[in-house]
Amino acid sequence: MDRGVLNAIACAAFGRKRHIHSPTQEEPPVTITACQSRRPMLPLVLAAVSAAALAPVAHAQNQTYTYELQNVWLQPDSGQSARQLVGTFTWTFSPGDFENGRGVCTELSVPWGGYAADDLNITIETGGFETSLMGNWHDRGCDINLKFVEDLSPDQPSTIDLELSSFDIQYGVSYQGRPSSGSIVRVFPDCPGDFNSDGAVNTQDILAFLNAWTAGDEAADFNEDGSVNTLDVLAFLNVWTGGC
Ligand SMILES: [Ca+2]
Ligand SMILES: [Ca+2]
Repeated sequence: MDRGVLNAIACAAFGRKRHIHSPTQEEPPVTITACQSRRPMLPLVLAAVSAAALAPVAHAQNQTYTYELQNVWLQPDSGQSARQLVGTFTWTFSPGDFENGRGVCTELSVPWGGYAADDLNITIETGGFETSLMGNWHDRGCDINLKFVEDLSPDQPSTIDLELSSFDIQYGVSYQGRPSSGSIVRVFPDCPGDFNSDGAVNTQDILAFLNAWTAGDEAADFNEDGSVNTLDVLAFLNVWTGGC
């Protein structure tokens, strides 16, 4: 284990300066200098680790990931300037069954016509994203068909297939063509307990936090009071046990 982590855990457990000797006695003793409280915190650390062990049970319910249309530009065949399609959607699935999840568009801003998600029927699958305009409009339409090169994934972006994707947007004037770029990327929610920003709240976040805390990194000033001390450990563990 990293010496900084060892320091921090020992500090959190004992709440005061200690000297820890390496097994070989060849290295100088480690002095814990970051502790600013003598309040023993071992119970808190043990509680946090216990919570981590129980995490799989707590996460047995459906999970929802958020995705964003990133850098999706629609290029009309007529040569008019490309415009950006902006949107986000969620994908809700049972643990272990990501492929059979359900996609719901949460935001969409369509260029030219100004259509939004509420104006459209939207079908989202692991292989693509399709829209059609609700209702009958003789001079309006919004058919956007985005095919993904790689199926929607929890981990990797999905590139938009520029050959198989197309759009036909009518708003008095008709705009037809294909996207000229774009991908689908997962967006991680603002989750303070996810200290290492990998999308999950687990023991790795405790280690990452304690490393930063031991180094006096301002990122470890969790309660944002301008100093890094044991109050930040308490604040972090409190948020961490709540998950996201
Ligand atoms: Ca994390
Ligand atoms: Ca602080």
